[in-house]
Amino acid sequence: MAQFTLPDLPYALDALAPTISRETLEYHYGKHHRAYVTKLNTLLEEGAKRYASLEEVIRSEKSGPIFNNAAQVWNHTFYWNCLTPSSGAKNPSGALGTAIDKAFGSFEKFKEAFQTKAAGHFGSGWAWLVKGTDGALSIVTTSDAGTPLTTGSTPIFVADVWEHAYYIDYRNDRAKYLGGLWQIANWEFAASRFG
Ligand code: MN3
Repeated sequence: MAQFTLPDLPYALDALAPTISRETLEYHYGKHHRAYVTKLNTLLEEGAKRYASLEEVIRSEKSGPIFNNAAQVWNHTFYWNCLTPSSGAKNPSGALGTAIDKAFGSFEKFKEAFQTKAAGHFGSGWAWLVKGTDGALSIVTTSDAGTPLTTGSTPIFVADVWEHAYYIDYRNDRAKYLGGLWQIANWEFAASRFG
């Protein structure tokens, strides 16, 4: 019996177009994300391991194949939630907006800093806005399946910078992909994470 299932996308496959095409989501969600779920279940079954939640897998395993697949499942679900087709708030308001201004000077400066860090990350990984254990916001990147969950930080927003996230739509132009993400960033979700 599979322990974990692929969560539904929170929108239709073509809902993020033209920033992220239906074809990208067919592959990225329908094949990559699904494959991490399938592989994770197979590895857990082989090892006769049972966990109550993905977070528990991630915090217990810390590295290795089970960690990698569990973290990729969690990271992708979080990424889909950080995006939205709705033309809602294009910038964060409330407590998160205030905290971004305080940490980075302004929302525009935050976007610049985030894009620079995400574009400059070598190889596959993720760029995150996180809230540290001291409550302060910062931008961090993780390699491969790495996730801030292992550091005690709270992920607020993420960009997948693996090539599979943008190669169909932008080829090798990671910076252009990152620039487009602001059109579909879900600041209401991010604000709910900030608390
Ligand atoms: Mn991905």
